[in-house]
Amino acid sequence: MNPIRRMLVTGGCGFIGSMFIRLELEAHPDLQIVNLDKLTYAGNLENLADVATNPRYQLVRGDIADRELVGKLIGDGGFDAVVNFAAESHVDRSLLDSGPFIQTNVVGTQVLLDASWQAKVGRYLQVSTDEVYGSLGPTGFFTEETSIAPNSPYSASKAAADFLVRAYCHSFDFPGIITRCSNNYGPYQFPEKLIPLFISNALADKPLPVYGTGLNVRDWIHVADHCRGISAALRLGQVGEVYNFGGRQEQTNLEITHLLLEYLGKPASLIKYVTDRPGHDQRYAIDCTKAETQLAWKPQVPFTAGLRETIDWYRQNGDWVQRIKSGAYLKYYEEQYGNRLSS
Ligand code: NAD
Ligand code: TDX
Repeated sequence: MNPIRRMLVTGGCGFIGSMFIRLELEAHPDLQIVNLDKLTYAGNLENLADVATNPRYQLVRGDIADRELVGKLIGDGGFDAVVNFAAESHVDRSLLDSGPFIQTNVVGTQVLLDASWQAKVGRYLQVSTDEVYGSLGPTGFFTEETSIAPNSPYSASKAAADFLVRAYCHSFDFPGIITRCSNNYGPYQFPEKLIPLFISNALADKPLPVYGTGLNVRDWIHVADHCRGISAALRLGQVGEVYNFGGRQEQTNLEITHLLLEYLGKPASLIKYVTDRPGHDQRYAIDCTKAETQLAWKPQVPFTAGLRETIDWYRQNGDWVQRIKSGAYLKYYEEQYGNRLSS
């Protein structure tokens, strides 16, 4: 593979993609990045305001499922690598309407694969999720060998995309790599996901809607650790392989909620138990030994320090949250939580 000098990143205006672009530009002084983003509700130009005028960075507004646009962009782009973050990413939204998930996560991935294959791009990295493995009981971990058993329309669409990448590698010697990570937290996360939703609600003294018993378990990793893993997989990973990333930081949702309330100095009376998420996966836990041994990667951000820093970021960036929590967000919040919080 050629050294990576020019990279196409998709979905770079979202939570993880924006951190990845920032870290890559910092770590690789000769690297040029083109960011293809549709700017959906989750895409926010403010997330990359600090690199917007960097001459090594360029934004193209567009849809990864737009075959003509993507064919031309990748065909003419001279990219050494394509990293696909672009996705519909929220499980609850996929339960309300799975259509956009199939269109972006499955069709969009297929379009990117075709264009990357035609242009002979040297590396293609698919950013996937531990949710494709389904749900665990009280013990055990997901490894790269765990069978794929997605339970939500979101995870089913991510699994379909992973299978397409696998099939292109198998059938065409396509230079694809898949990464699967556990739940990310950190700055710039859209306040529909557990941690930023609960921080921003608590700061406004609004109820924290805990689904079901609150005993579902997630494995939390700081977004910068995930991005460093993707960077390592891109440069050191083997074509056709899958790499899992996780923080070895399992917490029940209630444990997280109480920690947030404690750090924020807010009362437990803000907790409101609401109807469970349909098909709610019980537990995710990642075995990331393969990435640690083969990519010399390990998570670096201690959980409590990372969580405190994240809370501080949301405190200091109330305007960012307020701008998001208006307009279309309010309609979604009412549809998702209206009945649950009024009962
Ligand atoms: P996000 O929702 O914050 O951002 C998604 C970005 O993709 C936005 O900028 C959006 O505008 C863009 N986008 C959506 N549809 C597009 C389309 N059709 N064409 C071009 N751009 C489009 O998501 P995130 O949390 O940053 O997740 C990024 C990736 O990481 C996703 O593929 C997700 O499945 C995966 N992932 C997320 C987590 C997590 O905890 N958030 C964990 C593991 C894997
Ligand atoms: O209001 C809520 N109340 C609640 O109890 C929300 C939004 C969530 N939850 C629970 C559901 C989950 O058990 O918190 C847990 C985390 O929920 P999310 O933040 O929605 O994340 P999750 O469903 O675990 O999926 C996340 O991790 C894997 C990301 O959103 C995915 O993009 C990623 O692939």
